[in-house]
Amino acid sequence: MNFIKGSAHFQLGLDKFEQVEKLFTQNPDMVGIAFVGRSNVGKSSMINSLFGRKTAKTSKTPGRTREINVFSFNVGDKDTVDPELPPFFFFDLPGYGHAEVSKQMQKNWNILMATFFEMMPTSVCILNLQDARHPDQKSDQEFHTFLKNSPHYTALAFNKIDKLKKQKEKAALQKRKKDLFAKYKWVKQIHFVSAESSAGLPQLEQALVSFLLEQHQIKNLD
Ligand SMILES: Nc1nc2c(ncn2[C@@H]2O[C@H](COP(=O)(O)OP(=O)(O)O)[C@@H](O)[C@H]2O)c(=O)[nH]1
Ligand SMILES: [Mg+2]
Repeated sequence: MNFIKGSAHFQLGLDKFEQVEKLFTQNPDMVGIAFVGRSNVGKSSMINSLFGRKTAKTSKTPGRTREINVFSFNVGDKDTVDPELPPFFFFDLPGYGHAEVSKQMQKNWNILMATFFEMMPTSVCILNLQDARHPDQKSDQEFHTFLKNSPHYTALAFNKIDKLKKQKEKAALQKRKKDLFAKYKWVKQIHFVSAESSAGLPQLEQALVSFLLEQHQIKNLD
């Protein structure tokens, strides 16, 4: 099973915490993935590589950059949508760690994200993207103190591994993986990927699809 490329459709953008509350109150059974990371870490590129080239472009409407963008998508075999499976959802979250944003914008982000992670059903997992060359930055650490008490299934993906040319850099990252697992005990998986070269993406996609199918199955047993 895989993501059906080209099946992702933009549903809506949320920029007020009341909208987030409304979405999750009305749709407590959403199964999906929340993409979150520093701005510029490659969230849009990753989404395009996973779901089809033009997906994240839909969200490039000016003013949407500070919004939570909600997309639906399908899962199936090769290019065929599985009719037994309902649509799944992914959330392209506004990036954290902007040095240049105003205090007010930072405050809005905090309120929006706090509401999002508090209300988000546990059938949605969190995929935190970090830069493989600069992992565990201050803003990443801050995000993880925020995540620490979250009941959500969390995976970490280090993007831009194509930029690690030297063996030494790759070895250092592998070592870092062990340290990070120890430090961030709530992280269930760590992936090394490149949205640009697609390295590691098939494995990440399989892991995400497994999570979605498992959650779908749990819901249908209830
Ligand atoms: N070398 C390399 N560059 C990447 C990769 N992923 C994203 N980028 C570049 O990083 C920049 C920011 O990417 P974008 O997807 O807009 O980041 P976002 O702000 O997190 O959505 C762009 O110039 C991308 O081309 C990657 O895996 N490798
Ligand atoms: Mg983006």
